[in-house]
Amino acid sequence: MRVKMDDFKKRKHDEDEDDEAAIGVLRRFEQVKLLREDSAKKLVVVEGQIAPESANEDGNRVNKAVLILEKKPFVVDDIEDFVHSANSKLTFVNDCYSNYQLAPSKLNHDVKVTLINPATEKHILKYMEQECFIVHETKEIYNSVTLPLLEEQGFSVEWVHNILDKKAEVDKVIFEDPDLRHGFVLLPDMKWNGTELESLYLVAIAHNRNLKSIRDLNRSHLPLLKNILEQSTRIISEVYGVAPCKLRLYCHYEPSYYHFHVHINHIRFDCAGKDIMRAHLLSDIIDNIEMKSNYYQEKTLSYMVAENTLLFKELKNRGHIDDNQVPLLNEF
Ligand code: M7G
Repeated sequence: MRVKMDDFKKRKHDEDEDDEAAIGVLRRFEQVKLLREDSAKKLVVVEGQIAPESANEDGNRVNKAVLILEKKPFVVDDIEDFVHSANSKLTFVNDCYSNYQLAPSKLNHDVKVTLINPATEKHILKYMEQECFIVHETKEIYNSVTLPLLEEQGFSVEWVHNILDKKAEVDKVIFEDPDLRHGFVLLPDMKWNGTELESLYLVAIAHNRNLKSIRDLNRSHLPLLKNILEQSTRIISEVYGVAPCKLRLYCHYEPSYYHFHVHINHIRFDCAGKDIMRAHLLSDIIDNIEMKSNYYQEKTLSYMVAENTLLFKELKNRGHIDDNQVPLLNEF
């Protein structure tokens, strides 16, 4: 018992030190340029740099970094607490109308900050607001352009392997089926703040490391897909009390991270990437493969590609992007 308590204290001490180091990194963030500002979503994304804490063997290397700031939604149970908070200022009054400015003191009302450090040029491009165009990716385009590029230039999936290997986010995992072919890990997505159920966002990550995206799926993967669909919805309803009929389960095509995973969010959550330009419902995927095993190897898949990416340049050079289309803005 005594040994266990000592272990616990040591682990807690190590975690506190890790937290302090990570907060220290955030404090050294210096803004370089604004990548995106969305007043409706109350979100800004900034490119910046982070200098090392002190001159070190890295030779004072400054990292590029991406910082995402998002105002959190209101916590409806906390409204009284919120308006009673000490830091309030009257900014306008006329008859029965008045405005106040409140500086909330409770964590729940604060800003969610995501830091990517070090960030690659690819990260910066992903978050930068830019025009994007539709591509209709045939199987030939996939094999000749997309696949070689993603094999050379895809985002690292180190964070996924860390989760599967239990090196990161271990305490976040809600469910795991350890079977290497049909199993998966279910945990909160980095986009969720972990509190409001109406913005619930989880990700189910397949243990199978050979599956890059829906392009690789065939009949042999039906047990995995059905497992994710059935087990995740059951677990989410048990743990969070959100019924299966209130959940949206889908895969992105094209995904940012080419390790097969399924996005699971509350149907009321208006998040980027949930619409037809990127989202393929898991139930449709299952149905399509049941009808035709090589459906996703044969099908032309349409999606948006942002104009500053290598993929766009390669597709355009080969004449696969229609020049007459009206561009939209990318989401992330
Ligand atoms: P995607 O379709 O490959 O990319 O989905 P995108 O939607 O980001 O363009 C990957 C999903 O994994 C996204 O919903 C990310 O928010 C989520 N995600 C990314 N990272 C780096 C992490 C992470 O480190 N931990 C967790 N829990 N989720 C992540």
